[in-house]
Parts: sequence; C-alpha cells; structure tokens
Amino acid sequence: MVQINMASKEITLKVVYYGPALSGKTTNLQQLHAMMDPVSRSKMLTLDTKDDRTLYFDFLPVEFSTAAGFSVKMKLFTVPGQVMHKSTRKVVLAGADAVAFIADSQRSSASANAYSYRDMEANLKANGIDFPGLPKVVQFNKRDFPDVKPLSEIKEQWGDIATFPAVAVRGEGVFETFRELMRVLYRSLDEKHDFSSKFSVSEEDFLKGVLQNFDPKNLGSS
Ligand SMILES: Nc1nc2c(ncn2[C@@H]2O[C@H](COP(=O)(O)OP(=O)(O)OP(=O)(O)O)[C@@H](O)[C@H]2O)c(=O)[nH]1
Ligand SMILES: [Mg+2]
Repeated sequence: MVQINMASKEITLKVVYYGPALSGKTTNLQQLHAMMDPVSRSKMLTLDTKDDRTLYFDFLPVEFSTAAGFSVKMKLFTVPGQVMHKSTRKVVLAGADAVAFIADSQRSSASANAYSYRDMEANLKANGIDFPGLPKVVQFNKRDFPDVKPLSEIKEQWGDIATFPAVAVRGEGVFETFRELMRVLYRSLDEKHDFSSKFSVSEEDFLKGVLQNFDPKNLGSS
C-alpha cells in the first residue's frame, strides 16, 4: 500500500509485473530500464537462476520529485512465474498499488494465463488487497509468434481493463503498457487519497514526472 511520509515528504509506491512463466515479465523491466536515461537511472536488481529464470524477483526503482517538493519513489517488481514459486509470488505482491499482468499471446498458453490470473487474484486477496479496486493493465506479449489469439478476441474478453499487444523482446508495447499503468495508478491514488489536492500533483504532473526518467530518444513513436 502507498506509504506517505509527510515529515520526509516521501511517497512510496509498489507496482508488480505478474504473469505465467516465460511470459516476458523480466523482459518488460529490462526494456524499461534500457529506455531510461543512462545518466540518472538506478541499477536493475535481478535475482535469477543460471538459465535466466526469475528466482525471487526483479526490482527497478523509478523516482521523481513533484513541484510541491514531494519525492515519489516507485518500486517496480516482477514475480517468478514458475508454478513452484507460489509462495514467493504472494510475498512479492504484498502491498502492491498496481499490477501489470503479462500474458503470453500464444493460443497454447491460454490455460497458463488463466491459471496465473486466478493465482494473482488469490494472492492479492490473501494479502488483504481489494482485487476489483486495484489498478491494473494487461499486456498480451509475444505477438511475433505464429499462433496468437487475435486482438479483437482479447479486447472483447477483457472488457474494461486496458489491454496492450507487445513484442517485449523488441521493446514494442512495453512503454505503452507502463504509461497506461501509471495513468490508472494515479487515478486510483487520487480517488483514494485525494492526491491532486493533498500533494498538488495533477495526472499530467505525475505522468510527466515518471516520464522524466526516460530518454525521449528511446521512446520512439510511442
Ligand atoms: N519471441 C519472443 N520472445 C520473447 C518475447 N518477450 C520475451 N521473450 C523471451 O521469452 C523468454 C522469457 O522471458 P522472461 O522475460 O525471462 O520471462 P519471465 O516472465 O520473466 O519468466 P519467469 O521469470 O520464469 O516467470 C526469454 O528468452 C525472452 O527473451 C517476445 O515478445 N517475443
Ligand atoms: Mg522473470
């Protein structure tokens, strides 16, 4: 849950990338890191196995200051998708303020996506987080594979939740997914914590603050 420290003027937020094994969660964070300004970006922390499977989590901090002098510290995490890491996923999800669900678009992954989404819902509830009220976006990654679920079908299926096609390994759709996640996160913070008046930060200021961390050269057409 958002931590607000009025004395030190710090706002700490937690954002989690969730999804089935090999869907591209780590790749999303790596690509975001690569798009950030190399001079000011923090290191990305990865705890994985020899074959690059996430063991505990990946961690990437994104920070900015508001005009009113608050420092916003956004902590991006990924969970390990392999089924055996169930308890780790629950720990990493604790206190999440927003989630990006990274699905694998291949038709053969439909049941793994569905299993993982239910797992996320159960873990959020177990952490006392209101699932329907939690800001979320869904990314359908790996659009470069031949047998993928059509986007029209995806849009229909997900209704109100924003969905984004991606080829994360090429950086496509990664920033779009993240930007929308930041937007829905801000809206939820404003609704629950009266962000705009309490901290004098509008949705535009918030998104601008996040964007300052990125090198415009790397955002391409997005
Ligand atoms: N072809 C293709 N490969 C991708 C894409 N996104 C990621 N990959 C590859 O898929 C593999 C798994 O990606 P990761 O980002 O490690 O997946 P993960 O979701 O973090 O996996 P776990 O940590 O085990 O949960 C890697 O070899 C990536 O390079 C994509 O859009 N297309
Ligand atoms: Mg991973």
